[in-house]
Amino acid sequence: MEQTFVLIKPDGVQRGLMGEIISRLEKRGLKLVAAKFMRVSQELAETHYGAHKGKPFYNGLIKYITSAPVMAMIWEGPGAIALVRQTMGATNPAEADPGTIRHDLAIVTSRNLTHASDGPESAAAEIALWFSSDEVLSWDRSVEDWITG
Ligand code: DGI
Repeated sequence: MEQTFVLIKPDGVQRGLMGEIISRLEKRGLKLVAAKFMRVSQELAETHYGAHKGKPFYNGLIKYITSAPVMAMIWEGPGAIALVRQTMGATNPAEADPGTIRHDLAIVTSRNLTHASDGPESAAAEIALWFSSDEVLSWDRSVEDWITG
C-alpha cells in the first residue's frame, strides 16, 4: 500500500490546527501509520529542504521549520501521495482550491501549514529520513472494507 510523508509545520502547531489537519486526512479515509511530535534540528531541516538551497526563500524556510515543534507523520492508502497533495492544495494558499487545507486555513506561501511528499521517490526518501522502520506501524483498521472496498 502506498505511503506518504506529511509534516504539520510550526505554524500549524502554533495555531492549534493539528487536530483539524489530521481530521481532514482521517476523514478522507487515509490511514495513519506513524507520527511523532518533535523539534526539527538544523541538520534535518537542511537535508529535508536540500533541493531549495540557494533559493531566495531558503534561509527563511529553514528558520521557520526549526522555530517550533512539528508533527511528522506517515499516511497510507491507495494513491496516498497524490491524494494528500490534493487535500493540501497548491503551495501558494492564494492559488489553492477551495476545500483544500491551504485554501481554507492559510494565506501566504511562507506559512502554508503543511508539507507532503510530491512523488514516489521523495516519499521513500522522506520516510527514511524522518522515521526509523520500528516507528512505522502495521495495523488493521476495522472499517477498511468500507473505505477501500
Ligand atoms: O511541496 P510544496 O511544499 O507544495 O512546495 P515546494 O516543495 O515547491 O516548496 C517547499 C516549501 O518552500 C513551500 O511549502 C514553501 C517554501 N516555498 C516554496 N516556494 C516559495 C516558498 N517560500 C516563499 N517564501 N516563496 C516561494 O516562492
